[in-house]
Amino acid sequence: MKKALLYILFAIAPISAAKSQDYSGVYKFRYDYVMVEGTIDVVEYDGGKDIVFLPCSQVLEKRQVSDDQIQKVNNKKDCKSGGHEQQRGIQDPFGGTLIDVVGRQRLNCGVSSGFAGFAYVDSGGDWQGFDVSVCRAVAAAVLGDPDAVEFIPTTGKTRFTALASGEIDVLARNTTWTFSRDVDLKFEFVGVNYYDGQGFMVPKALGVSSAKELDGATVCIQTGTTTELNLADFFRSNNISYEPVPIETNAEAQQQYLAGACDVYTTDASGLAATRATFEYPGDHVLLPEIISKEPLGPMVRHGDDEWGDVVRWTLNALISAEELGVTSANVEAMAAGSDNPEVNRLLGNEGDLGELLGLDPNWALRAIAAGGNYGEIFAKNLGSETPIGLARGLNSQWTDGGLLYSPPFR
Ligand SMILES: N[C@@H](CCC(=O)N[C@@H](CS)C(=O)NCC(=O)O)C(=O)O
Repeated sequence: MKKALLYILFAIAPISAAKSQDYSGVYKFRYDYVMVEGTIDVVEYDGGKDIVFLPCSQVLEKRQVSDDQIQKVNNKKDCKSGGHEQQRGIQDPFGGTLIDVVGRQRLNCGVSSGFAGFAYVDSGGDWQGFDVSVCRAVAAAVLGDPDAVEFIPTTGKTRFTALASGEIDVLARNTTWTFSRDVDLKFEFVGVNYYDGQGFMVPKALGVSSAKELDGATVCIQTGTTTELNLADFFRSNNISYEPVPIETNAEAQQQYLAGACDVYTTDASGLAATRATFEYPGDHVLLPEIISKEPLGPMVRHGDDEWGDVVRWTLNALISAEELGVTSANVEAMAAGSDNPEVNRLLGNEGDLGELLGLDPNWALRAIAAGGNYGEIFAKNLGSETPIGLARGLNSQWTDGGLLYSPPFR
C-alpha cells in the first residue's frame, strides 16, 4: 500500500483471503507506538482489495482525499454519522495532529531560524539545541525515533502563522506564554521549558551601567516579539526615548549590533547570553542589570486539539519529572525494568496505563528521556555552565532546589 494512502488509511493486511467477510465495527489498532481507534473497512486499491483501518476522527474531513475515498468513509456509519461518539460519549477522540504525525511518520517542529544553544544546525548538518530537544523527545515518544523530525525554521513574525496553518505540529521556539497568544491567537502553551526575562546588551565602550541611562539610544529589536512591546513599556514608564532598529532574525540582530547600527540589543536574557557567546570578543559586551519582563518560554500547539496537547505537555513533564526523580539517559533502561519508586514505575510504563491513556504505548516516556536525557541533562548540554553560553539554572532549577520547575505528578 502506498505511503500516500497510509496518510489517511492504516493498512492491516491484504484481504485476498477475506473478501466476503464483514469487518465493520469499531476497533483499536496499534500503529507503531500509537493506539488509534477506528473502523475496519474494505477498500479497492490498485485493482485489488485491502483491509483498511479508518481512524475515527473528524480530521478525515479536513484531508485531501478522493471522492471515492470520501464515499467509502461516509459509508461507515459507526464513525462518520457520530454514532460511535454518541454511543461512547467521546468527542473526536483523537484530535487530528496525533494521527497526522503518525500517518506521515514525521513530526513537523517549528524552531527558530538558527540561534546558539536553542536551535541551530551543527557542522554535521544536524539540528541541535535546547528547543530542538523538545521536538526530538516528542518524536521519540510518538514515533519511536528522535530523528523523525522535520525542523522548520520560523521567525518572530512567521511562527504563529506556521502553527495556525498546520505547517507545523508544534512550535518549540523560545516563545513567551502571554494572554493574547493563548486566548486571542488560539494557541495552547503546554508548559514552560525556560523561565526567562528581557535584558539589554551594550558594548562596554558605551560606558552605560543601567538601562535607565539609555535615553535616545538606537535599539535593535526583533519584530513580532514580546521584546518589542516590553521595550516600549519600559521606556515610556521611565520617561525616556529610543529609536528602534527593527530586525527579523537573531542573526541579523547580531550583525547589525556588531556593525554599530544600534547601540543596544535587547531580547530574552538567555538569547543575549547565547548571542554574546558567539562573538569573537564576548568580553567587550556587557549585559545590563535590568530584567524588564517575565518571559515564560514554552512549546505550543493549536488550541482545540487536546489529545495532541496532552502528548506534548506530558512529554515535557516527563523530562522535568525524570530529573526530579533521578532518571537519566544513562539509567532509564535499568530503571524501566523496575524501581522502588512507584512514580518512576508509572512514568516508565512499568506500572499503570499512563501511556495507553495518552494513546501511546507504555514506553513513550522512556524513549523521550533516552532521546536526549532529562531536563537537567538537556539544559547542561545546551545552555549550562559548562557550555560557552554558561547559563546558571536560576529560576529553571527544580522546585526542590528553590526553582520554578514543577511537573504535576505522574499518577
Ligand atoms: N520570547 C520572545 C522573543 C523571542 C525571540 O524571537 N527571540 C529572538 C532573539 S533571542 C529569537 O529567538 N531569535 C531566533 C531567530 O531569529 O531565529 C517572544 O516570544 O516574542
